[in-house]
Amino acid sequence: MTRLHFASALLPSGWANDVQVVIAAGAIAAVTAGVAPAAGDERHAIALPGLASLHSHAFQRGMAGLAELRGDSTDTFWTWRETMYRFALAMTPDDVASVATLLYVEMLEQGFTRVGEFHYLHHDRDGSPYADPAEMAARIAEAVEASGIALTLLPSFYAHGSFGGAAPHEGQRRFICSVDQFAALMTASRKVIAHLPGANIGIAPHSLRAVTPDELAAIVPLAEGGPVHIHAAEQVKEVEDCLAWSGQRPVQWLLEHAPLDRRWCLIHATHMTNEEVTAFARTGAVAGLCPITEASLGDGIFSAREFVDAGGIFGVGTDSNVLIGAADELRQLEYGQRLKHRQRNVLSGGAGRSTGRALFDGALGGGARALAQTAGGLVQGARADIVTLDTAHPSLAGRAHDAVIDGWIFAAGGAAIDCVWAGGRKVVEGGRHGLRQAARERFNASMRRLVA
Ligand code: NGQ
Ligand code: ZN
Repeated sequence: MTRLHFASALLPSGWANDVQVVIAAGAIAAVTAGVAPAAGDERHAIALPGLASLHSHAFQRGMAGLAELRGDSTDTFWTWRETMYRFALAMTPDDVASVATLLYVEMLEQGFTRVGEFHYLHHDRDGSPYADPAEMAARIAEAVEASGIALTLLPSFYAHGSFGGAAPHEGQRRFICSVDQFAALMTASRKVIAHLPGANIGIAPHSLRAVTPDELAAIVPLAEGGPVHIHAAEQVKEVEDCLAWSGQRPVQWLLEHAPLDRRWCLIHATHMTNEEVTAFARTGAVAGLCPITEASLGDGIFSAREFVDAGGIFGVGTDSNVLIGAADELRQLEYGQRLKHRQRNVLSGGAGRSTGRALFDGALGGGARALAQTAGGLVQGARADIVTLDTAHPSLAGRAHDAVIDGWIFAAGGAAIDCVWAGGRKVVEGGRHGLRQAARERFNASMRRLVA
């Protein structure tokens, strides 16, 4: 049993002062506000619940910063994707474990305590399945276990190179499954995560480019009630190709043909009409926004103001993992809106409201929904995923409550994070994960081989 005491903590009901949190068996056993610290309480100034990175392709952390060299043609999402495929083709299971371990260590250091791993690097380098279809998922699980982050594993079904069931490209060979192979992969993946504390599983039809309507209908039941994530409408060309194939735009197609509800998460949904924005918001499905990756890849800017005004639920993900930071994703989300609308505090939700707090609350709730967490936040019964901030950081000094969140998101960034508990285990102290050094060394060894 661990007892923590916070001068202030963000609870589901709002900020509370003098909060004692009792942790037992990895979960929050009790939260009591308005109590003086007791002997034996570990004392901290400010506590927040950990956030989810609801969308990650772990292996891509290995190529962070390696796709910033301009090519011969105009560089776009599609040319980046070719570079990414080449990188994916080179990685061994051991590389995936070392890259994912460092990634999850970094996520924890930055305030992410759960990851939605949208996992599609399934097969061996020549495209043939491993003896164990969940070989690669097991490497993700290994990294999860070492780092302490909570996992929502989203095995991805990927079968085609474009809309209408087009044959996949050679560069996609490690991702490709038949429906039967995918069913076997799901069974094996469930075994892989069974022993991981706090882990759960859903499915991820990759995109309407990679999955036909019949396949989508066949695989959704394999989620067995778990979350369903799909990439949608990230690029203009994708919208155009979808229109050419079906006469409908990707989000419009999903609204009409897929049973969108709170179990679903549409990743990106960058390009939507106003009608799509409103109808999507009404379904209760989550918009899985990845603001840094969307900026990095030149995707465009999500209609966040209109979506939130229509009651839409969003969460954030680190996606390509080019840069890891909860504060950074939330800041980029708001800054995209500022640049688009030429206003400030666009997503604050009203006069006198803190933008940082609105972004934080949005991502906390949306992340929990998208990753099927019933109890989110600092509440009895929830997994003990807690982040403390360093009030000695110059951008936090002298501030309280929402102003601290604004200082973290808009000024200090990850440097303001002090300690992180994941499933009740204190994994980060003084901003550093206990495994940081070892994880870096192992990652660097993989990189020296892969990048050479
Ligand atoms: C992915 N990434 O699955 O890693 C994709 C690229 C694709 C983003 N969409 C592959 N950001 O969409 O075809
Ligand atoms: Zn993605």
